[in-house]
Amino acid sequence: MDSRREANHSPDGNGATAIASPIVAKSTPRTGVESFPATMPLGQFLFEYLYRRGVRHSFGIPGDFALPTFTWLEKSKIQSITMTHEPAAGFAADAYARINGIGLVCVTYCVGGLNVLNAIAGAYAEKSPVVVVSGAPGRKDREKDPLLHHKVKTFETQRRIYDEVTVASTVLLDEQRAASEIVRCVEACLRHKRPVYIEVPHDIVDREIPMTGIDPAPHEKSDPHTLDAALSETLSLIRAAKKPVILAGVELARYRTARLVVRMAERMKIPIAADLLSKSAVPENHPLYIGVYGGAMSSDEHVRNYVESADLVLMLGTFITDMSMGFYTAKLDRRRTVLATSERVSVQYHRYDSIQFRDFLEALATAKIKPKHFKHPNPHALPEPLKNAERSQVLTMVDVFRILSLHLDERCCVVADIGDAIFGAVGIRSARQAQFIAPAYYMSMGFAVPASVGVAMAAKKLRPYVLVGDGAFQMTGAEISTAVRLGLNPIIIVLNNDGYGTLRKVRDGRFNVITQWQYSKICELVRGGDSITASTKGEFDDALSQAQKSDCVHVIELKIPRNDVSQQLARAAAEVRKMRGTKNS
Ligand SMILES: Cc1ncc(C[n+]2csc(CCOP(=O)(O)OP(=O)(O)O)c2C)c(N)n1
Ligand SMILES: [Mg+2]
Repeated sequence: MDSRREANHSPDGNGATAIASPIVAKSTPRTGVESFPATMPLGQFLFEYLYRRGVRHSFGIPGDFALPTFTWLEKSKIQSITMTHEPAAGFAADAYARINGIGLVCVTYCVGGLNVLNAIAGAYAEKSPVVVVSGAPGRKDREKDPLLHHKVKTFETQRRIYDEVTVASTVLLDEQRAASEIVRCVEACLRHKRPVYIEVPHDIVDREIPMTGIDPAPHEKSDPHTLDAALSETLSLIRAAKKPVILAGVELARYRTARLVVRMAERMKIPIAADLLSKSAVPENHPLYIGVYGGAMSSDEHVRNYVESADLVLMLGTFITDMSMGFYTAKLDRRRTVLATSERVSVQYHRYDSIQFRDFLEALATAKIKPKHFKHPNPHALPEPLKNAERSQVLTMVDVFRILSLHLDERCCVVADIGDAIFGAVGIRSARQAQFIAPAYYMSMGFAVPASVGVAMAAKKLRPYVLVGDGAFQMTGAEISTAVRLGLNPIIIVLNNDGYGTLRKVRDGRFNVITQWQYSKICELVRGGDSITASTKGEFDDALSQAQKSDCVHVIELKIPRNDVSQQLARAAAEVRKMRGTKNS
């Protein structure tokens, strides 16, 4: 995994050295700062710059050190959304960033900043470009190093912790350098598709700052000879291949390059598979799409067999993780793979440096190559329609994903939480292209309900369909309250299997027991939305139809038999038990 960080411009990392050279050289990306007045209040510049770079919504919770910053946020064109808890604000900003291309979370010092840290760690791990703005003690407050509320160890503690989960960070202690530090961090976020941290002491945010020293990093370019060499080696492998496959990775979504890969697949007639993290990055209703690959956790045996018997696997933008490789059950041989990501290009055993990911994909998409007709293994593994005779049968996990698939179309975005919600979601396949978002690598519980708020704010046309276990719902389900306040319409499907079902399959104990809630009562508590409980296939089907007819929050509690799990979870749990030497429970 890449650990590149943007270098701080100043030796102490606090922006202490002034660099006074006015703006943008020819070969550098234009950030638009030329059009700002010569000086501006810091808070105004911060949010105006974020707005110009694509931020329209912010998720967070204020605090006394952050109130002046929140006042500027409220005066800006960015809509500020107060959430129930900072972790939820982080998950919402992460999901928002995945769809919108950049997200923003605003919090107060340490109690807020450290609360949101886990969500930002997830955004780092899964490459989601989130800007964290944290209010902080003022410059004056820090002078004699007093014990101030919210301080942990030193005034630098929060920033140092954030250095582990961001690609750039700054504490705005110097007016002269503030504008350039803001630009540096925001541009790093957009370039690396990873979080950045901007700490704003409360007594600087109203100060006028000059627009000097802004020096955006130049565009990185591919070395043309290296690019040619990598391309020709890849093309010769494609020409020789009898059964190639593209494993489309999550970076295609992050770098907005999926259409290049689809164009390449169409020209060369190569089938495409995805993994759990990249599910829906390429349209799942495309005729060349074959399903989700993940070793033993693949969506079906056809996909698994096809990918594992392929003589060339083109991994484009793919994260190779234990999860996406089905807990090491994947059988992919390096001798027959090409791996191209934003961090490196490797063709078989050769590694090519200094190639930009997009340049490589563009070169592949436009390369001269005669299309062959590779036999397509499993063109449309669509779900079986629900038969009348089945409607009164008990709902099982396999049916949950099948029935849901029958209701999805291009206006839907499925948001899956950890637990069987995410394992089983491998099997979702609809005739019309629905979106899919899940923390399928970092795997933090509590993601989905708050993420649905981020999805809805980022794309008004998408209706979130949340899949969340009872355990994960107990962590952040209260965020439904924000959806109700904002008039959003997510459909929240609570998979109630009476506790931590995933862990029960690996190792059971009293630690997997949670309190049984009456999940449908949540609407009374937050004073909005409709709820329903279902335990048969027909009831779930009807509940979805009913929810689709209305435009408010819907909570559907599904009573799932305690020991029932999806096939993917059963296989994954068996692998983990094998790896860890645990006996079946
Ligand atoms: C924040 C966090 N805490 C703990 C875990 C470990 N964990 C993984 S699955 C799981 C149980 C999930 O239970 P539930 O949401 O009910 O889903 P189920 O497994 O029953 O489908 C736990 C505790 C985690 N992934 N994330
Ligand atoms: Mg559960």
